[in-house]
Amino acid sequence: IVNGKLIKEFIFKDFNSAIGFIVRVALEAEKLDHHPEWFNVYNKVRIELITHDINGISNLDILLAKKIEEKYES
Ligand code: H2B
Repeated sequence: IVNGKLIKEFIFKDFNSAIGFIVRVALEAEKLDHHPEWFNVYNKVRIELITHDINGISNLDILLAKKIEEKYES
């Protein structure tokens, strides 16, 4: 947790793998109507989760984080 956001950096073998991950997470985020802040440089994706409505970390951030972990592992 940094500055009230749940943060993790994910590393991939190349840009294609990173973008594939971003797209899979994006579809999940849209399903949950909960959207990450993120930053990509080549094979790295930094994801920051916060619930803007409450300006803090909510159950939705935890749920999305779990889904993101599943996608990273698979
Ligand atoms: N995503 C995040 N991260 N925080 C929110 O508060 C939020 C969201 N609110 N996605 C949702 C959309 C809201 O704006 C819509 C209207 O449901």
